Amino acid sequence: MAEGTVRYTGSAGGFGSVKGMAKVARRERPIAGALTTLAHQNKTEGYMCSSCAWGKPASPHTFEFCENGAKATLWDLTRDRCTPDFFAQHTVSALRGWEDYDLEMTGRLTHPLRYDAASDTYVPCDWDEAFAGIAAALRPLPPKSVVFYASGKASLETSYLYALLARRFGNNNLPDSSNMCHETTSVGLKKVIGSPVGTCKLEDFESCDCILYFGQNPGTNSPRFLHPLQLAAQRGCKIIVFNPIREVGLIRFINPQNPMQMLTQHPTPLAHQYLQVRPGGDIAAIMGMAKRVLERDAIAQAAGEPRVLDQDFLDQHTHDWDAFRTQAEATGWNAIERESGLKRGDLEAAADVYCDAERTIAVYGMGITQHVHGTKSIGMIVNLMLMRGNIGQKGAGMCPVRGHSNVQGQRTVGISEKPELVPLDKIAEQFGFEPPRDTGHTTVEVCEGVVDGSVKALVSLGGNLVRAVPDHRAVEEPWMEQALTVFVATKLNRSHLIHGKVSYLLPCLARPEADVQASGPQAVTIEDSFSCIHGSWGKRPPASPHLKSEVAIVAGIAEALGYTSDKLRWDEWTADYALIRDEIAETYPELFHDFNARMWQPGGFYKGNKARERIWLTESGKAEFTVPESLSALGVGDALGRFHLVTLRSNDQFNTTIYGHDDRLRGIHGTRMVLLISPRDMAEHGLRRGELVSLIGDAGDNVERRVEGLAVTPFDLPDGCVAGYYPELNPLVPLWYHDKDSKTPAAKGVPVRIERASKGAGV
Ligand SMILES: Nc1nc2c(c(=O)[nH]1)N[C@H]1C(S)=C(S)[C@@H](COP(=O)(O)OP(=O)(O)OC[C@H]3O[C@@H](n4cnc5c(=O)[nH]c(N)nc54)[C@H](O)[C@@H]3O)O[C@H]1N2
Ligand SMILES: Nc1nc2c(c(=O)[nH]1)N[C@H]1C(S)=C(S)[C@@H](COP(=O)(O)OP(=O)(O)OC[C@H]3O[C@@H](n4cnc5c(=O)[nH]c(N)nc54)[C@H](O)[C@@H]3O)O[C@H]1N2
Ligand SMILES: [Mo]
Repeated sequence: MAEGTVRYTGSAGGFGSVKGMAKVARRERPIAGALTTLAHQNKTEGYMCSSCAWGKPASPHTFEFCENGAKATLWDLTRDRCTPDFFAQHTVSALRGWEDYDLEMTGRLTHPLRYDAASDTYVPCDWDEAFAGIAAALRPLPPKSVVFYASGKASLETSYLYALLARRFGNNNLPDSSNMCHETTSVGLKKVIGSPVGTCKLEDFESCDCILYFGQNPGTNSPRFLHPLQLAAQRGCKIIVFNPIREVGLIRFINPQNPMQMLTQHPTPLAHQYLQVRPGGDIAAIMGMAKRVLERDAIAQAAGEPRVLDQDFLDQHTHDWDAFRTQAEATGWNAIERESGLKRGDLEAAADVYCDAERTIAVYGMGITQHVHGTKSIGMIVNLMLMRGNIGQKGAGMCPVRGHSNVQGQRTVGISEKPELVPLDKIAEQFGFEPPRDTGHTTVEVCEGVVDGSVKALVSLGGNLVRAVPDHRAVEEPWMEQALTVFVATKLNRSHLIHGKVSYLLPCLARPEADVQASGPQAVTIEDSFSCIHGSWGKRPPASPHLKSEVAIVAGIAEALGYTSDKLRWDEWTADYALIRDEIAETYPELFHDFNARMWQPGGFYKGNKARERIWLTESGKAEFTVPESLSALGVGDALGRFHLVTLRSNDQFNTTIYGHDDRLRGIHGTRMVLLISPRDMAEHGLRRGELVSLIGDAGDNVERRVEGLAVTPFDLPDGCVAGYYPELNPLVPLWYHDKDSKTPAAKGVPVRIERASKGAGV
């Protein structure tokens, strides 16, 4: 641990998390009964937390929620309201000067609103007027110029209808937040094992004896994961972490639901080995481990002991093993140590744990997916796992940790810009219209289209797209040239202020709220990270009587466009969501048969996964070894004065929603405008603690990118890299800087330089 660095000395969980919840409960001023709502979170017949996508066990704890899930729920159930009066008092231009935090703290949106250019304000309108206005603005536009974005929260029912609406309108422009997140998985994992999603089940964590843990931060982003990790560590499973930052959530945990542990305050150590890999250094680190596995196999063979490689599996189930083996043998340790920033001995020790484990799970998150060679990194993790047959057996497999609570499910039911992933023939037959067959836009292509003027309208089902994307400065101005923007949202955010010529802001019910339609109260469904599908009932009174459900809003737009027929029954679907589930079951019978009956199964019903059964839906029909062309996942290499910037989430935010200005688990308080940097780099560049500096882009494309006013903060990081918060630092990420295969923005290895305010010069 580097001396003099800012850090948190407590454990993940413990009293800190209880205090964190209490703080947000005070700040959000939740409505009466909101706290009892938490007791139903993630329980069968309860409602599914709208924070992360972590699995919901069949036998939940008394309180199956975490600090950050509680924050998300209380954020929905606040007493504060953002009403037409508020909008009458503030022009949109004035609101653009507000902080993101202050925008969302105005509370829940209460009325449908239309942008009025004359007064530069959002003014109230009724729903029919909004739907008619949207339809009138959409109708003259070429179908391919309109985008239907979705953030990964909306239910399976809403998502299925939304995809239908876009295709009926005439495009596959259906990007979602996944395009900035795990699209690398959808493309990369699909290519090598034929499955776009993880192969593990939640119960695999009960029998694995090694977990390789790459670039995911459970303490903040999926705190309920800490429980299975704690149990695994307690029964001797060895967790090996690869992360440039020593995240407390992977080091020690006090279970707030365990009274003994809370009383004694003795944390459970989690990581057996913590390897502070350089950003983008995972390919090299894994290559080092692969070399050691080969060496161990040779030693075992020479000694007449059981093989370390699973040769039967390699022969029967894999393709291109020899090519990978040759490359691993040919790669030198000097290059591996340089690119990974790790020592040969440490990588060999990690590989020895892996070799001695019978069942290994590989977990990963944004530290892997958000790189220029992110799909290659995923391929490398799979290479290592295949060497010992760790995919397709109990207690082992791939575990990408998804972000938004239904982001995986949205892809399952048709929100995808890739038409080959959607059963379009079936949709044509089921609904009597010809869906378009050409590929739609990813989020990066949406931005490019906005910049070049070919994208003319954006319908946004949740999210905060213009804030979540890279290169704010290039994108924001042309964004306002669009003919139409439509935002379906629960709270006000910056995207609503970066609006088109015509703009509507449509307030919707949040997941914990009762959704009553013509046939009575409605439930919805979501899919978690483990491909389990759960029903969810909202029970709380809606924030305003003027809110509509997301299903009703999508249906309202479709009806106003005149898309009703005997097969497109928007009205009936809105009246009874069970009918939408019947349609989903008809489109995807293998996954969703008996949907309405199975949705209440404790623990959710499992959608199945062919790779788990060792059926490989890949080009070769086998699991594919891949040979990375470079040992670094970065798109831009080292240079004098250049740093690789990692953009992070704090413990007090959900993506672009900022709950507060502390990041308790990293010891940072009161500000998000920090530049985390190693004391060695500080000394080398003569930087003082607390000094304000600017970051400037260093991607070599002659475009000026800059963020000012960052406080230098000594932090335990590998040399040559710096870190800070998303979305404040997004102006530094070039739009073209994304994963080669999936176009996921490479937000974890952004080339930057530091500029000192006083001298105006680079360091
Ligand atoms: N409370 C809360 N929960 C959330 C969210 C939230 O914002 N707040 N967001 C949700 C969403 S949409 C998502 S996608 C997930 C995101 O959850 P995560 O996948 O955990 O995403 P991040 O916090 O962006 O960063 C992940 C980790 O990657 C590490 N890292 C950075 N670069 C590298 C690298 O090159 N190699 C390795 N090995 N590690 C690296 C970082 O230090 C960090 O610990 O969480 C979801 N859950
Ligand atoms: N630099 C950098 N950029 C990143 C990332 C990063 O790590 N670094 N991470 C990327 C990732 S992983 C993701 S997923 C994206 C996130 O991108 P998005 O999903 O587009 O953004 P969010 O911040 O999750 O959206 C928040 C808004 O959603 C609305 N909302 C909340 N709940 C509901 C609801 O129930 N219904 C509706 N209709 N609206 C709701 C609220 O108005 C809120 O303001 O950002 C990406 N951008
Ligand atoms: Mo995400």
